[in-house]
Amino acid sequence: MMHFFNPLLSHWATQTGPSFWLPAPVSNFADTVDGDFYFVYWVSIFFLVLITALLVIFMMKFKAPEGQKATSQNDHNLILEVAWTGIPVILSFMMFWYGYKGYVAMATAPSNAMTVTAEASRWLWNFTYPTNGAVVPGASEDFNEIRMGIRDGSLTPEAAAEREAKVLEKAGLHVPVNTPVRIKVMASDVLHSLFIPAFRVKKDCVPGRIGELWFEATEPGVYDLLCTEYCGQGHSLMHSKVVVHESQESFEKWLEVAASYDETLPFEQLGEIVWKRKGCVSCHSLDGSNKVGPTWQGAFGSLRQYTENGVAGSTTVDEAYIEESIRYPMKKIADGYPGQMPVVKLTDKEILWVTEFIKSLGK
Ligand code: HEC
Ligand SMILES: [Cu+2]
Repeated sequence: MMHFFNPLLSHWATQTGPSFWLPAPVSNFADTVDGDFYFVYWVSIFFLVLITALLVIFMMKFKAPEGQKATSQNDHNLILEVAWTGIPVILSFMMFWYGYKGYVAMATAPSNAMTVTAEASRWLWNFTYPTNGAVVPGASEDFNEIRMGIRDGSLTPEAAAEREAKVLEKAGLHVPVNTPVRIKVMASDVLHSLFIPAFRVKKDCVPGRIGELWFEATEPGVYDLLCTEYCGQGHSLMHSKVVVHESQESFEKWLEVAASYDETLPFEQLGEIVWKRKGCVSCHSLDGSNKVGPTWQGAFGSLRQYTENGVAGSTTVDEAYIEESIRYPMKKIADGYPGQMPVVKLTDKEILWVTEFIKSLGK
């Protein structure tokens, strides 16, 4: 029965330009979300106008003359009562049904979707690409500077566009067009929420829980991405951008650049990037707390008891021990820790950088 209304809905939904509420829709969900939204919207407006008008008309028409007592005590009208119960029930079920259908479609990503993670923290975004471990910053600060520059006139629109393009070479959430993309969302401190208005998708980022949203972008371009859960002082600055590439090739080319290292940085900074990018972060803390493996704070130069082939030994943590621990994690198992350090293939340079990073964390 609901199908009867679909032509009506899709008429409201064939919104291709920006509306008063939202930017032009450019994802596979735009039609359903906008259709549901405008359905609820127009039903609400219709009844607001109808009920308010009737209220005013009845007040004037049935106003009793001064001093007269109320006389009519009509207390029942079957037709009216069936109508004003039945119609809202049907309308509510329609709203539920369309919302439910849309929700199910949005909650289940196709199995061939490409996965990216988006991690929110006060007050920035980080995107990681599992295929090559690239960690790409949201670069909120750069985008805010550009916006401020446009506002106070210090940046011409052309200069702003040029700077934005430069920032986007190594920042932002990049996806190919017409490809299902699954975003795993998480938060490292407080509640945040990922919102891409042009795609009509939104998902809360909850600390300690991995959420998921998916979409298929239908139009190449650059779109806004923001935090839509009040998360403290810098909340309004948590902007980033989504770049929809016009082909898989151009996306992959970008990803390669994004995953490369900026070798002009100091070694310990490069080491920190390796720590994040190659997943050492999940087992080695920098603040003295113990995760699966030993913390890196103060590790360098400290004394380490270990077991090698069942024989106890000890060593100071130095360059050689670090290199050996990375290349052959199962050789010497530090006492008090499980032998769970995986073999992560690092290049010689990456090992050098990580070592310098560990050194920089103090003795
Ligand atoms: C799944 C958890 C896990 C991951 C991921 C991991 N490690 Fe480890 N790591 C451990 C554990 C557990 C130990 C201690 C046991 C041992 O010595 O094998 C350890 C020990 C080490 C040690 C010896 C340090 C010491 O104080 O004894 C170094 C160096 C090290 N890891 C480097 C790395 C680097 C670099 C990465 C990222 C490329 C990494 N680890 C990723 C779990 C992990
Ligand atoms: Cu936030």
